[in-house]
Amino acid sequence: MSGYRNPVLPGFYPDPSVCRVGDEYFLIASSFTYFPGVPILRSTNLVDWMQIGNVLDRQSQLDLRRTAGWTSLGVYAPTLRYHEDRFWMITTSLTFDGFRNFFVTAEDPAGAWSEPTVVDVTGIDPDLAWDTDGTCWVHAAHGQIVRHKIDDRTGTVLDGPEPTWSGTGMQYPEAPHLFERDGVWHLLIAEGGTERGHSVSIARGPSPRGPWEPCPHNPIISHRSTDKPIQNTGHADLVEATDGSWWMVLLGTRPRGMTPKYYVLGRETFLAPVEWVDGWPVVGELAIEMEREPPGAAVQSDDAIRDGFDAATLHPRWLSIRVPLDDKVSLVERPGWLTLHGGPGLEHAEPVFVGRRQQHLRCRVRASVDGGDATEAGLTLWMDERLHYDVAIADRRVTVRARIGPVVQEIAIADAPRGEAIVLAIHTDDDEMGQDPDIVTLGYDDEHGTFTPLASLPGRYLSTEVAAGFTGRVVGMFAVGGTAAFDWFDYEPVQ
Ligand code: 6LW
Repeated sequence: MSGYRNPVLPGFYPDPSVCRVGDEYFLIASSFTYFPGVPILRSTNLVDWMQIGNVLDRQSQLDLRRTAGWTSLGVYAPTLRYHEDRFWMITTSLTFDGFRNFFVTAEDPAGAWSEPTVVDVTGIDPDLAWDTDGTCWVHAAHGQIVRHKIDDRTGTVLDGPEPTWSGTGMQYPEAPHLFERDGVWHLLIAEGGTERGHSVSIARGPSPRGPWEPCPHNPIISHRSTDKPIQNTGHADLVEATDGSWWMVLLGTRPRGMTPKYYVLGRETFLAPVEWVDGWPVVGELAIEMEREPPGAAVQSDDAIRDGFDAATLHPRWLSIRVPLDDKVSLVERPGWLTLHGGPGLEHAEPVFVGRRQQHLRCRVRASVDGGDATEAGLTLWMDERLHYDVAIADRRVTVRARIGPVVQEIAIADAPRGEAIVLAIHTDDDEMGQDPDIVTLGYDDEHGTFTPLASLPGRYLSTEVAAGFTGRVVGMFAVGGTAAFDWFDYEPVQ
């Protein structure tokens, strides 16, 4: 065994929560206003992750319609646990109508998950833990960390909110996880805020109510004020591997470009080794190239470059914005193609958009599109509805357009090559000047299959720093008006 590479889950997979069942690990992440919500992934070595489903995959579980205009509402920081032969996922959904905490359960983590049980606790980032006598504890973040006792059959809050240990005094204590190890209770939290000052701290005590003794070397991890390529390290969860070794999953970012730098893939999931010394967790050095590997056999990823849309259902990695697109998307109408019944336009809160996370700093995205009678159909590199770069086919012409806040600009236009379907492409590359996090080139393939770039645009405008909030880039297919169809979609990392 020769180590592994971080991030173990690249792209917009923030706030990871992990649990082990036998020799398998399961991990979930926040999904905000993308639908379906809460991706769930499986691994046998904590390094190779395969998405097996989405926990919230129907509107009766997750209704995001009242989030229009703000991508960073929706599903925040979930917790995944296994208890009494069932998986449990608890999270917060924020809309303009307020926030709602709820849990769902499943015997099979790939689904189907139950309908939500509402848990009327105060705060975000809810955590679920059970005492040895079966008492169910929910911790949450509400300016401080608060503890509740709940009935896990009904969700009824029996006790709380009760303030508990809230870290070393940094801003935004959040992301609590309560767990027991060798008869000692631990409260793991994040503090400092999810920006560059982000950190993880821990305390221990004889019971879930404390009294708490803070770890003398808190924060147990932070990359604040360092020049490390991984920044914003925080929001962690811990897991004991099959050989008794301990590991931390946590979020981090990879900012690039000129100071103050920009990260474009969102907050990603990293893995760090943990040693217990004198009853405290000591987190090993977190780097891109890691020397020690967790136990378990490596798994070949199922991430093929091409999705040919030949399967009966879409792979769980595909996302829409806020609402399921069931009646607007079809794999059977034109077999082997993804048909999109165009919506009202990308400025709309619920556009007809089918996308996936951009997971690599450098990548090549291509799709073969038959614009049909759609007003417009194409590819978009998407930070949110106010920030995206599009390459689309309309009236037999290929157009590149940028939307940066209130400014919408057509950048280039060219006659489309002949043929029923046209290959549109988006490339992301390093900025050789070092100013931008990356350079985004949009174009199409000519009749000989040669990439014809139409415009190269600075990547910084499609960064979390510019967008504000909690999400990262997604790259998607879209259609406006009429009907368009996509024969295939390629996503190729450039190493
Ligand atoms: C989440 C909080 C955080 O609720 O960011 O980094 C917030 N940590 O715990 C949104 O992901």
